[in-house]
Amino acid sequence: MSRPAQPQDLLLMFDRPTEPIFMPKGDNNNVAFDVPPALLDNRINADAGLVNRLGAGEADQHVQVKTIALPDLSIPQTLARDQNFSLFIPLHRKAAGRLIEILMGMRNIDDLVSMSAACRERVNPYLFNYALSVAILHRPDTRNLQIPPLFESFPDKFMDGAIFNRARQESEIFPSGSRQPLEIPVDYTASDLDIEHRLAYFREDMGINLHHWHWHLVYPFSGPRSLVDKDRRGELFYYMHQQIIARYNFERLCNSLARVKRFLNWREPIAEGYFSKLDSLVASRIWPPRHSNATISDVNREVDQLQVDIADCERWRDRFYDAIHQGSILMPNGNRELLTEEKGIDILGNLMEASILSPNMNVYGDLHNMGHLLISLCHDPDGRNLETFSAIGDPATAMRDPIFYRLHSFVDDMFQEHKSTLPRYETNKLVYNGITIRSVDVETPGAPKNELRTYWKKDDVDLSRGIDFTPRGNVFARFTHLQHTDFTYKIQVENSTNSPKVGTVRIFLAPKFDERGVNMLFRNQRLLFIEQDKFTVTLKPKSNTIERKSTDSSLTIPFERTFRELQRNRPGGGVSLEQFNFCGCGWPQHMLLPKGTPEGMPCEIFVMISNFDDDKINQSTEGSCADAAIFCGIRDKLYPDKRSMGYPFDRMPRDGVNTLADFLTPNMFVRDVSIRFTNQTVGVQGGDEPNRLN
Ligand code: CUO
Repeated sequence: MSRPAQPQDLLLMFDRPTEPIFMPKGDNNNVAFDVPPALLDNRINADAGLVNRLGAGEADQHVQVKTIALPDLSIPQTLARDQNFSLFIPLHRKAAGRLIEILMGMRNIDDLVSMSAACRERVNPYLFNYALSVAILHRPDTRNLQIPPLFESFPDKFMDGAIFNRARQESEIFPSGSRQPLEIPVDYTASDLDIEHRLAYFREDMGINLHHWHWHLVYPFSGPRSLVDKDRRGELFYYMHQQIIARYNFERLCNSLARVKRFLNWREPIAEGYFSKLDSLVASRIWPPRHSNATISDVNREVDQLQVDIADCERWRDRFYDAIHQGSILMPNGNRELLTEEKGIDILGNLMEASILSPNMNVYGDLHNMGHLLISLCHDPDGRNLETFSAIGDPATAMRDPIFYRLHSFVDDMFQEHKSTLPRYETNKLVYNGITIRSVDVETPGAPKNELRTYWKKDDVDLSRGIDFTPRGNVFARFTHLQHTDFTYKIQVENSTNSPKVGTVRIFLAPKFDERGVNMLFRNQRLLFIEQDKFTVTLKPKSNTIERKSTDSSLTIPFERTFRELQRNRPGGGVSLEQFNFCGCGWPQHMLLPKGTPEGMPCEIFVMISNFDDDKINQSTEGSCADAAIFCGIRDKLYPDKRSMGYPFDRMPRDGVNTLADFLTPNMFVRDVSIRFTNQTVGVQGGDEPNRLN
């Protein structure tokens, strides 16, 4: 059957990215694109016999791809097809920006399908995947399509490279239905000799890395300005990454490790090595490792058109601190723009992230991105060994490397320097008159009150869309990840006024003690509070009981959303524009809680109800993908909370407040809870598996 192109056909272009466009695609290889020879760029393009022998003839649906005039693709093509692609490299950002513009500029679905088919043949597969994903997310005619998570197209960025040979063997020997899932070892990047390896379950978690990749997809560095310039984007760059650091430090304390040390001195050796064990299926290379005590050097690489010195970065850093201490940044016209209480953090975020929104790139440079790059190229700074960047050089893999957290702590420290110049929240900015929280408890089935539970869980992901060998069919990888038992918050609130009151419930969690096991000062503990949930409630006069499930958190998306359930498991058996109003950005639900300890990690849950009149944004979010708004915002809408992100922990405390207890007003409550980790692994179907060894 031959049929016109439909929006969901675009999703098939993500399949097996290195195979030609005309090879059959889809779960059952039943869809083929009939691409006019002029759009193909391949020495087999005109040989219809060969095209048919490669399987296209057997597909039962043939998508008619129309001819379209090709624009100048020289900018996207600056990146060779077999190179790795990084959003942190300015040349690659420019290539991506141009391709996004081209795809966004297509007038209708037919043109978009034609242009995508042509570009898929011509540009780097990573770049193509990124640009098409951004375009699909932002075009009105495709925005409700469900973009496949990156691991489906490029599983090599997310798991042990050793698995792909085994996958090849498995699929050569066994037919699709009788293949065994291939187990990814839990400890494949290092041994316990490296103490940093204790955190590998967090750093190498597929869901966390997918979240980070998806976040940078929703907030692209370049492309049409309307698409880059999102509400409070710079502030969210600060906040989302600040929270990642807080979570990482929390995990470190659970594992008897001290909080991460900022990467302050860029000329000092980096103690932490990292050997990612990732392979590249596209570039047929392994990702370069970094041995311990490596030092970074000035980078001058012709292949990436990249020249940057450590001294450049140091100058930019000093200018940031100057601007923060002067309370204003220098604009290109010589004027100064104030870093106000409301807007300052957003300006600094844009300046630091150095997307096309940076207000003054000449003066403040490209500090954060060059930090990623200098570290990622420390093994081959001038390109003499023809090596490319390591894991920290790509948003899809950066969070695997321990140095990521040291670099981002350095970045966060600058934001905190600015925050410490802002007015403290006096009690009038914190209280909600008439509202008192009487108690807070968390309930976990099968556990004592106020105990949270964590354990290991195995799950499978399908690799077949990402690997292009035959015979076809599903090949599953089985991986182990942290999991927790779902729990419920119970909050008792008194409304002593005579009328219903609307409030925003803000729930945070922090470790109770520091590395030495003693209480922390508020000014330090505030940086460890991880936001767990935020939602609106209406409180009737007198007493109210609020029950909230952990699975409803507005921080997270469910496991199935992170990993995308296989299409056939969904209603209707296929992608439907109406049914799946999808947005894959969000912290993975399975990583909502830190690991805790076998004895039970002492923590504090903080709940606050703030006055909704001071929080609210007047907008309708109906039908929007709003369920992980804390980290991702709401697509095409304003950030749904007027307060500074991180409120009420984003400032230094008011005078007289030393501890968390001093900080509390009646509309806040703190409950001691513990997180108890059980070293047991639950299998894919829920049954127990043998214990893992650490
Ligand atoms: Cu997300 Cu540095 O911005 O990794």
